[in-house]
Amino acid sequence: MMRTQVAIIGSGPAGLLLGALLGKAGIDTVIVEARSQAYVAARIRAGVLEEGTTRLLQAVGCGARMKVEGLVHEGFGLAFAGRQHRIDLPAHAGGRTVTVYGQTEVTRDLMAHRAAQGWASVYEAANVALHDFGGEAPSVTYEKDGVTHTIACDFIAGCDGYHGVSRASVPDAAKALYERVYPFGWLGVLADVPPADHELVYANHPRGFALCSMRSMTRSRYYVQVPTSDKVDAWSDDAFWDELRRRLPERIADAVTPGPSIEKSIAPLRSFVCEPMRFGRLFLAGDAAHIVPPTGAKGLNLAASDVHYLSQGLIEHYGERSDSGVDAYSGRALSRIWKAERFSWWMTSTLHRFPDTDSFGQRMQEAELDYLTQSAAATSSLAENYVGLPY
Ligand code: FAS
Ligand code: PHB
Repeated sequence: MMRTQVAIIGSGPAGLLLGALLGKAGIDTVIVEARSQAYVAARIRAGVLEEGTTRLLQAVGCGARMKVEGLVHEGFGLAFAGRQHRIDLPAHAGGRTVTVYGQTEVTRDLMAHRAAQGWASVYEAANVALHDFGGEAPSVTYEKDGVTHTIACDFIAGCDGYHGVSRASVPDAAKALYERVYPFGWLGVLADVPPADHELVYANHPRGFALCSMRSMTRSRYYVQVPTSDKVDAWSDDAFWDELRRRLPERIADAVTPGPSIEKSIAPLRSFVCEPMRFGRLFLAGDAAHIVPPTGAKGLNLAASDVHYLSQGLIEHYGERSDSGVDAYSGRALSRIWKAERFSWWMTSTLHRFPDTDSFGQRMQEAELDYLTQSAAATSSLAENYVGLPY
């Protein structure tokens, strides 16, 4: 039987960053991951990091490549009613900016760091199960190469995403779930073509939402809103590029460079929160506890603030023999999560075409966006949420 202080389920950004924060403080962890390391490292997901997230990555020694390859963005565009307006982040959010650096890169950097430190990770672990987290001696079991392994631990961190086993291991009576499923998804394309603009552009259009993003100045990431019934195979690259350009103001549409997709997928959109985020010696963090529609670029960044709070509590538990930090974790994390849920829901509601959005509804969205860009107070509210509210 293996023994560790904190068993971490999931090797995504939440699990890897938590492991790095605890490891830096000398706390022993084992990460147990269902998929292969290559599969996890290759997943195309988030693209925008808040300053809080970049600071945490730098604090654990994973900031070097991000500093060289990450793109610091001081603004983004809002396109609606045929025109585009720039949101100046530093001017309206106390000098703060965001960094464009793909989740794929964050995961790679954290995995390389973990391997270099020699901290234990188990990939392709099957039938992961959590035991006795309501008592004083929790454990995790998993199967690998036909053998069942047991990890005895002090705490379990459920960082295994929305479909993971951790939240599912908590009895229904012990958790309150809040959910809103949106009647559309995002069809995303990754292509090795230069981005249409030097910053991101979020577009509201009667045909539906579109987003122009990037991973570098030679690799672009684009999205268009599609019905949940759409299948990715039904979308040719040409059909995607045509639809994207239809939803953008002419100047931006003309600047789009089409090219062969190197990744194309449809992601469903939902808002979701599980309360509380602690069950005895089990803590949930990241997507295991909450989901936001990607419109506000908050998913990965909430995983970062969760594990910041959790690592602080666990470091205090082992260092000062005080449990005030772990006792406060759930309430502290949920306070920031709900504000990001609201912002992500509001951005999604304002920028997407809903089935019941009629001509009046379209005008209401355009009027809200027009007010947003004309009012310093409204712009500041948008900017301070986009760069990330304080931890
Ligand atoms: P993750 O889901 O990243 O990681 C959980 C890990 O646990 C996975 O590696 C999984 O294999 C593993 N796991 C699952 N079940 C397990 C089990 N039973 N045992 C062991 N391991 C298990 N956010 C943005 O900000 N912008 C975006 O554009 C964006 N796009 C997204 C697109 C998609 C398709 C998805 C699903 C999410 C997207 N997100 C986006 C949100 C995403 O970035 C998450 O917020 C981020 O991955 C959260 O990280 P984790 O909490 O670590 O969860
Ligand atoms: C991305 O680049 O994948 C991205 C950027 C901003 C978002 C969502 C996704 O709000």
